[in-house]
Amino acid sequence: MLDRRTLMKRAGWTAVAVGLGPARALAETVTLPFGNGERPLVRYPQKRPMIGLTSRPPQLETPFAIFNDGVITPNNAFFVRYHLADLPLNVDPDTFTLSVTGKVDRPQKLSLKDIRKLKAVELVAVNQCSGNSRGFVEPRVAGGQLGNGAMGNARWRGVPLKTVLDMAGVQATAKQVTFNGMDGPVSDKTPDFVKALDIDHARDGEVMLAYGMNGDDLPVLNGFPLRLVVPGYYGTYWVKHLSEITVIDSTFDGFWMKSAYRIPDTPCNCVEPGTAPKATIPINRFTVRSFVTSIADGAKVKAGRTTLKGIAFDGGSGIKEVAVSTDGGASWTPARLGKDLGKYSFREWKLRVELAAGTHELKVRATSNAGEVQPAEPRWNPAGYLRNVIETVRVTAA
Ligand SMILES: Nc1nc2c(c(=O)[nH]1)N[C@H]1C(S)=C(S)[C@@H](COP(=O)(O)O)O[C@H]1N2
Ligand SMILES: [Mo]
Repeated sequence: MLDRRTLMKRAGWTAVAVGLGPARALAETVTLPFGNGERPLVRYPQKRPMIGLTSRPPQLETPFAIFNDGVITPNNAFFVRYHLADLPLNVDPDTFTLSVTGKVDRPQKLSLKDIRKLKAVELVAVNQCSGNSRGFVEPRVAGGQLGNGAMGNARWRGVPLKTVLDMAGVQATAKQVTFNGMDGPVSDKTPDFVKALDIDHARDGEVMLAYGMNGDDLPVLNGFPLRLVVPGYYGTYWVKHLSEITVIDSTFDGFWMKSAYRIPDTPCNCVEPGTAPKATIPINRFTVRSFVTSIADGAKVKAGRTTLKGIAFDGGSGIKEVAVSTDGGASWTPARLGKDLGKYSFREWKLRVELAAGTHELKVRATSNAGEVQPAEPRWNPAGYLRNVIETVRVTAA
């Protein structure tokens, strides 16, 4: 017999599945700080109130204040991004299988139990959507108008993709590996969401088949029961509800690799605003970024000593320095870095500053171990990807 709670839960997922949207739309709205930035706060199963971007499929942004609570983003606050509206919301973990086929000697069909029996690894890594912060891009570009909440940092648990590829015996002609999840298009005009990695990347020992997130199962909307984790790379590669791995001896030419998620093939991966790049490459590693999390833009604070706090991350070399300016970028002071949870994680930073009565422009600038520094002026590309201009927070001290 189904108890009340199970029925409630089912009703919640049914609403999501048939595209009625959130299980509950809350009365509140939030306004992101750019034109047409008004968004509903929405409540989905397994999630706390989130900023709703679309409901079919669900796209949810993390309210930015959550990033001040700690460097690990809770599962129930982790952002959600989907392209296709036919979502696998009722996967049975007992019958789920992952297939590994293509240019392999021993094709595999693995149950979740089989995968959980393999030697597990854990890694803290940031997942960030390519379109994170797109709403701030000027001149404006098409695509989901996101604030800064399409990112999150979690401790992922699973098995190296390499383990499973080795079990299958990758053939010498292998060039790439493709990844397909259980979600699908509602109309057959939309291409299925399939992504690819080069074979050496897929076998680097770090790319992971993850079933665990922050000590729990993956939330349904974050890919239950299994997803790809591609440390340092944009979220587009982190295929959710992963069920098919195919080793191929060519460069994959599916829509989501060949036409979408591409960046200009120039040294800055940017072009003159409003122009089209001559050549493009698939998006890859994160640019270096940092944020103030302890004070919101436009906030009023008490004059005097205050401790600023925030986060920084990059595409996998780790954070070397975070510097803070309280005078609009004229002078910079290095911040104290928090505990190192690994080169793919958010890194906390803190700095005690003195704010005299009046208005101040606070700026934060990260440098990676690879020597990459955040730019003072934004770089532009037609899809609004890679945003990493130095962030500015205006505060009034009184
Ligand atoms: N199956 C599937 N996996 C997917 C997607 C998708 O549409 N379908 N979107 C990708 C994109 S673009 C991003 S940014 C991440 C977001 O991961 P999250 O929803 O767990 O935050 O999922 C990726 N994996
Ligand atoms: Mo994304």
